[in-house]
Amino acid sequence: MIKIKFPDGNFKEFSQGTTIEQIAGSISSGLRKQSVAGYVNGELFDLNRPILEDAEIKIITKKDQEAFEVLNHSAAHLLAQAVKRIYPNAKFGVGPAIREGFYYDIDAGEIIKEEDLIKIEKMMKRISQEQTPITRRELPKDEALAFFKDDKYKVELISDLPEGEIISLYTQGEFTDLCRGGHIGSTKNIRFFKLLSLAGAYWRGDSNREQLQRIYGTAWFNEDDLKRHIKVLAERKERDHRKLGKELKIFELSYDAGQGLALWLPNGYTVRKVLEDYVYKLERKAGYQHISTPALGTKRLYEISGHWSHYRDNMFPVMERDGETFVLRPMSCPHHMIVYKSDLRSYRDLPIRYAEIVTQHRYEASGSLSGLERVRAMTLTDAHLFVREDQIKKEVLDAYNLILKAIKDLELEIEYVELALRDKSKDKFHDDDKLWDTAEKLLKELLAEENIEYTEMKGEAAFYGPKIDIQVRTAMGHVITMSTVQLDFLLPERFDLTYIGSDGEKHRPVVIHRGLISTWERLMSILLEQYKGAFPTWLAPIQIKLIPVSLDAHTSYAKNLNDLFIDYDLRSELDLREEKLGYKIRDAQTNKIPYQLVVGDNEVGSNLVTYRKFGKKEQTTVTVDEFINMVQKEIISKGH
Ligand code: TSB
Ligand code: ZN
Repeated sequence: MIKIKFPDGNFKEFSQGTTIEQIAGSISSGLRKQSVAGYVNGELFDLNRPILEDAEIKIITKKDQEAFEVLNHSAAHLLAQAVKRIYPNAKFGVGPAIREGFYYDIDAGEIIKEEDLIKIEKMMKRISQEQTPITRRELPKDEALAFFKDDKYKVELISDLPEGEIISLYTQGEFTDLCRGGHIGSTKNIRFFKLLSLAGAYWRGDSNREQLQRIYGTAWFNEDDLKRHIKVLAERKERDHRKLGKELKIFELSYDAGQGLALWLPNGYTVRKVLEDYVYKLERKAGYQHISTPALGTKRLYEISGHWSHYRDNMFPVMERDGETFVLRPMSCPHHMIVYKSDLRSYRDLPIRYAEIVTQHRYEASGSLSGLERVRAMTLTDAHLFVREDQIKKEVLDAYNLILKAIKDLELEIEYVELALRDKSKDKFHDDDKLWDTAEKLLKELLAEENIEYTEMKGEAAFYGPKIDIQVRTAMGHVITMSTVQLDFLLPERFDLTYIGSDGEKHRPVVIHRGLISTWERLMSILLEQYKGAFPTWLAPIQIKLIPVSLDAHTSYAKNLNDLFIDYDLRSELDLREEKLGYKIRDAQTNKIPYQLVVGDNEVGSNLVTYRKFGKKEQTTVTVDEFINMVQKEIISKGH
């Protein structure tokens, strides 16, 4: 017999080898049905793993956070088993549970297509109905290696584990997988699931290694929850910027133009231009000066800055001409350092704030590219601030607040603020403990003083210093960086930047890197998703669409109105296509144009317009002056 201690402090005796499922059942059949796994002396145990000694346990039920993970992890194994039945040569990478489901990275020996997911899912259903127990077994490393000798991925994973480690294997029917656990006892407990999508994934996230196929899915404890989740996913898909960008003719990506090299269409470019004017004014008011520097620089420039040793993997290869070596810049900081050096600086000149809308190129892994969200050519709302040490906190805070203002004007939702720190064990960061400690301490102090809540992320810093990153969540559910303020003691040293202090001596300034509202590319992806494609009037590519009821009778009056609106700097357009009126109205709505004006007999010669606002049913008639006034006010207030 073994003694089991429950969370409430009570003890009970069970025979040796009893399981979480049996213990739950001994309490009530309801609890047995609700149980998913358990903690045994702090270790995650499967429902059916025998408990061999006295233990303190906690039963995980369907309501607990961990339950979803256990279920989805088991669903990943179920997926792998189904794939192996259909593709006998399949080999498997990793298959974890994730926030909203699971995935498995697979080398099926042939290409799995989107439509194959249906038959894989069917096979999963069948295996679930077979009600096969999922059992655990432990092997020493050499035996585990022998067991998986035909699967090079598993061999690599096992080889990386420390010597002497006990390796656990999970078997369900004919299928065995390397896995830490815990699992859900039997395939019969995985009933409500769906395979969602297929993507490419490099083995171990390394673009130089094999490309596998990643199948995503999601599993739930009951049908209602699964249905609800599928509905959420469908709504999200509607919000996906790649879909909206196509429908609203914002941007184009073409394999011939190059992966991750986005082309801005007239509608997209209009929004971008409005935003550019907005950023320019905002920065002028905040004391920034604008400069312009080239997209090409010498390799030497990036050797000085340290990009060459720490950031080269993210750069496109070098170009040689006339004995000189050039690179496409991945960042503008080195150029801005040179601009600072173009003159003698005194302590009275500081802070100097150089802003530039910077086009830069980064060699992002092809598997990581995603619509406009992660691209290879991007234009950043960038700035570098050159400050004295006594100005650091104020300037970081002002930059942060300017970002908040822009985010508020754009009505964007922040997911959280992240403090990105160095990971000392990684060599992608420059190596000077003192500089890092000073910079990290300063940012932490500032965030604490200002009561800004944040999450720390080790290893996410820039190579030259720590960052405060403002994170947003995309429609597809992942979190990306929108805005950033970065503290840098390194580049001023590398470029030997100085200013003359009040003591007449040379001093070193500090650099603050600031990304205001990301790159136009990423910002557009966020705007499309958060607005669901319906831009507020000040940003809308077309603000007013004029639709004559009859082309013969009403075009000339509609044209007069259109000219007038354009004179008032409103983005107005006439729809003179030979199409039915109903079609044109629907089209203006599909394109989410803020004001649709139908021009008919009532309007001609009356000095009146009748408009319908996007998203509203009713039509309103006002004088032309009133209409222009109203729209102008709305634009100035950045309203809808
Ligand atoms: C802020 N040197 C600093 C600059 O001075 C810098 O480049 N920082 S960065 O590397 O963090 O990039 C700035 C911003 O660019 C990020 O916060 C992110 O919003 C955006 N960005 C980065 N990579 C990509 C990409 N591949 N596609 C689109 N936008 C990107
Ligand atoms: Zn920079």
